[in-house]
Amino acid sequence: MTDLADIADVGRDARRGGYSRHGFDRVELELRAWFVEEATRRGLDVRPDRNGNIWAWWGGPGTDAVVTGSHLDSVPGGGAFDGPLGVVSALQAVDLLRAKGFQPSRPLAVVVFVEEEGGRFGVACLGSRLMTGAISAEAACGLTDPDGVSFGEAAHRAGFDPLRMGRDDVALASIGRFVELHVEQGRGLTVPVGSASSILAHGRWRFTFTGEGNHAGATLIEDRRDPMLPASQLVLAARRAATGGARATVGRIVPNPGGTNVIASSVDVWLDARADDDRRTREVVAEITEAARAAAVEEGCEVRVTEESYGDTVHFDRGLADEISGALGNVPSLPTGAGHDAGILAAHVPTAMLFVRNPTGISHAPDEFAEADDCAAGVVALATTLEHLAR
Ligand code: HGY
Ligand code: MN
Ligand code: MN
Repeated sequence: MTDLADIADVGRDARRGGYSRHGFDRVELELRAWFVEEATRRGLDVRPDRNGNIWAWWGGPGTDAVVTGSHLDSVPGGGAFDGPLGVVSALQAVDLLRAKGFQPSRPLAVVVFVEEEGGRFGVACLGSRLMTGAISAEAACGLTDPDGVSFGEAAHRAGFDPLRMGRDDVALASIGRFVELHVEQGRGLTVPVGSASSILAHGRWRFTFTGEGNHAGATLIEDRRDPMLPASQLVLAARRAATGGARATVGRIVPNPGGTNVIASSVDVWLDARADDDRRTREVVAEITEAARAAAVEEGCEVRVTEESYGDTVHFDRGLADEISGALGNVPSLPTGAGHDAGILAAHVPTAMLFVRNPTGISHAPDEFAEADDCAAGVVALATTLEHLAR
């Protein structure tokens, strides 16, 4: 909690509440500098990789390492725990292991991934996707923030060379096993610590409705082609389609030009959809898309649909989860609806996650919370896990 308190004032969002910390923005750069300082103070060997992620090595860099870590960025107006808890817990786990005189027999590293939330450039887990090749450097660097600054430009300003970005086989090969600690994001955990079994299939789709910009007072209703109409139908269709455990959310709508007395000429709507598997997720999105298209036709509008990112269901390594659970004395294993860098890495290396209880289940919001005792239990669980894996 002391370490979280250290960064408690960095990136507070007075307008939204909570924190707004986004990949390579001023705030995230300050947090990265804080991490580098903390890691250096512990005598860890700090090395940024080619893709904007920061590694801090205890013995290494090397191969077959035990790697832990998370991210420091947040959603707009997010909580204090999603991301930073995993980073802080990793550093404290190192402290615990050192204090008891543990000598790892293989390299151990703490990693901070860039732009996990996609809160600035739209695609989540950008650092781990780049590292694993799940997104090409070209596609990633071309993503832009709301001000038109590209990821490539922001990375360049932060000291990274966009031309050197892309799948990093050396970094990937260095990871023997990866464990990410994270605050649980629902009410699925009734004890302080658990582990993850799976992540829902999920993705983001952008719907651009185009109509005719016009005057809010002078344009007769029957003369309008208002893209806000099909946009609002999409919101309702998302709720209707999300049945049987599927989730569909519209959390962001941007009308252009966006004036109270202006019929929008176009509206961008972002859909976040998640379900048990690929088939069901596609089905939900297809149903919503069909409703959006029909609503667009009815209003004389056009709609363009773009899949901005997608990831299939992740099943975490069963053997590793069992091993960790054994070392921790049988912790419960639970599925999650939230995405993580661990979910991206799971396709390449044996990967596991530890969850710390979330008493309210609130996340991606200022009220996100975990008890200090549970966070401490998380650190002990992570240290025990790292010790077991790096012995
Ligand atoms: O959106 C997610 O599930 C994650 O928190 N990035
Ligand atoms: Mn998150
Ligand atoms: Mn997270």
